[in-house]
Amino acid sequence: VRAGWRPAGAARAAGALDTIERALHGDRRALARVLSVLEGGGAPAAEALRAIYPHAGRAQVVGLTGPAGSGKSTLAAALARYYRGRGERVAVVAVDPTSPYSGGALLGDRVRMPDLAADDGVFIRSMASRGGSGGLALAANAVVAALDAAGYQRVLIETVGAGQAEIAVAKMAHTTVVVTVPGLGDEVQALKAGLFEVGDVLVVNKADRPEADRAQAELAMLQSLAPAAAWQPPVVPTVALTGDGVADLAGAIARHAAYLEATGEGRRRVRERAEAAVLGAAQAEIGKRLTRALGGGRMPALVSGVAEHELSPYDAASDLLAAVGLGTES
Ligand SMILES: Nc1nc2c(ncn2[C@@H]2O[C@H](COP(=O)(O)OP(=O)(O)O)[C@@H](O)[C@H]2O)c(=O)[nH]1
Ligand SMILES: [Mg+2]
Repeated sequence: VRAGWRPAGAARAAGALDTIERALHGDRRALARVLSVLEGGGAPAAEALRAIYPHAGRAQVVGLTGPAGSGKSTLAAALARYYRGRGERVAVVAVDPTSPYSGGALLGDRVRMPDLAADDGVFIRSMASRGGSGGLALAANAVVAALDAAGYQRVLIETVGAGQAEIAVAKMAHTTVVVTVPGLGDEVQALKAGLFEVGDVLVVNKADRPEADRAQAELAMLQSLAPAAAWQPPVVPTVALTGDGVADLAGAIARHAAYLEATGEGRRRVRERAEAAVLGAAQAEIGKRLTRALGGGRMPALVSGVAEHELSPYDAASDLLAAVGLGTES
């Protein structure tokens, strides 16, 4: 290849498709590259996802969310071990900068998982939570689709349950597990954060702690106050460090999957997720175009017009939308 030679667009695209092909057939390095392309967004991500999407839709996606330090990473590793023990291929996606899982270690922690890091049936990926809530959810959706298409039957997504972004990611899962710990009022905090609304299974981790029974009773009590529903989220005590209760958690997840299947609720959620993904992608595109239009210097004149009451905000917005090819409706 001559210096300075660059492949034409078509050849570049063919190269990308070849990488995707290899990723779908189990090449881990190719998969890692594809995930980076998807995370990068823009046209390359859109092209890659077009090739990947028809191959996805088979994996069971389980979200793990809850306060920092509640043991989500440890629990994800324990669940991954459990599923591996049953011969399944498992992917773990950490949407939490404090859980990089790099080199098989949970950073800043003594817990290591060299067994998982060395296991070809496990794929671990960290995602930086940048790009705002919409961007993150879109990128995470794409990453999950790629892992699914690459044949990982279980995809575990860890998010630190704080903002809208994390809740948006949690909603991508078929089953969302909310992880709390005894003491420190974490149960109440999680409740405040609206996490319980997304929880299909409630875990009281660190059940080795003395206050665990009380925490579990409190959760059960809070639950009893909730309106009766077709699915009552079970409360499962676990000790992620030792693996105690992890089989029960897997059982609860399986029961929830069966419930989703039997009631049609799963189908409804798939459609809801699809709708959110379409709207999210459209909004991201509009946002990009608006930013470009603003960069073109249109905004100051509109702002002045509105500030001086020469122009209504609606008309200014119409003008801006027209500039990005979205003419007025009225
Ligand atoms: N005692 C006890 N400690 C745990 C348990 N699970 C996790 N930990 C510890 O809790 C800390 C936070 O765990 P981590 O998985 O990083 O939490 P995350 O921030 O929710 O991902 C670490 O020091 C873990 O070793 C458990 O079941 N019992
Ligand atoms: Mg973590």
